Amino acid sequence: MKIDIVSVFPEYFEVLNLSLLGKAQEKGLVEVTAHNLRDWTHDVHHSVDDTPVGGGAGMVMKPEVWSECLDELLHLEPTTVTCDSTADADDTASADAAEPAESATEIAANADTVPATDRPVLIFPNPSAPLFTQQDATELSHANHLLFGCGRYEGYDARIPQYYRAQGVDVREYSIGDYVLNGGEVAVSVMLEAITRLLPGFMGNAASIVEESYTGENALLEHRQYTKPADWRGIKVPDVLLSGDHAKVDRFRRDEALAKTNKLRPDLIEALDCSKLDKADRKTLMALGWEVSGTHPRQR
Ligand code: 6GU
Repeated sequence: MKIDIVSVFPEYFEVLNLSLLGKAQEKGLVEVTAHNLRDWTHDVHHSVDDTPVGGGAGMVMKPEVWSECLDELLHLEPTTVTCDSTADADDTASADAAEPAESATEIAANADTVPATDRPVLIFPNPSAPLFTQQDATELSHANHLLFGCGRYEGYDARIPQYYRAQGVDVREYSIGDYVLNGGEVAVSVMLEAITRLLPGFMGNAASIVEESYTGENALLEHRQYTKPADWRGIKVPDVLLSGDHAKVDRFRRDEALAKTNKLRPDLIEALDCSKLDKADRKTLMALGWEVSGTHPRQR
């Protein structure tokens, strides 16, 4: 996987040479290059932003600098497009009219069988975009080339994603949560870590990916974990975990995951597919106040 990142603070991404992602780069699994957007400026001040048209506070990143940079990294020739700039104020979604992608659920279900795609994906972190999820990470882990464009200041000119979408590029905009950051750099590191750890060969233990929260079609928060000693400062590990009865241990953990998810993230319970729940799951959910006879659980 080739990963290009464009930012006015490329040094920020030096951290990516550390730890597991650094090892993955050494192994040749990923090749990460951080570029300085100012390298594509021509003025003495290397300016990348300008005042917002229509007024308002802050500065907006200029389209011309970004396009010189992105054309080069995407091997595209500059051109003119006919676009209706009044249409689609919410076209920030990952949906792609030109070539509808396989649904995210399908992709998640076939995570190991989905072929790599040669089409580059251009990703802009944006606090006003849809939330980045595990499904997006899974989907993006199958791309051969990702290009992240980090915005700073009040954002970037809206015509940039619009133009590249019109060029047939798979353009996505994502937020990583409901809070405000100073720029896209932190968000890009978050997305990169979520994506690259899914690459085959990246993690030592592939099974640990399957068991984690937010993965698989029936995503639940993970049960609690313990290690030895069985009694530490007066707090005991639950007996059943020491029983050696694997079926009982699995059931205990599953029930705990259901109870914890019910308490902290009932939205994830509502998203479960009832046909994928076993008898014991249903019994636990019913005891927690859920109706499980329909397609998805419903609060009683
Ligand atoms: Cl992607 N960017 C910025 N600047 N702030 C954010 C964000 C992204 N996601 C949440 N907050």
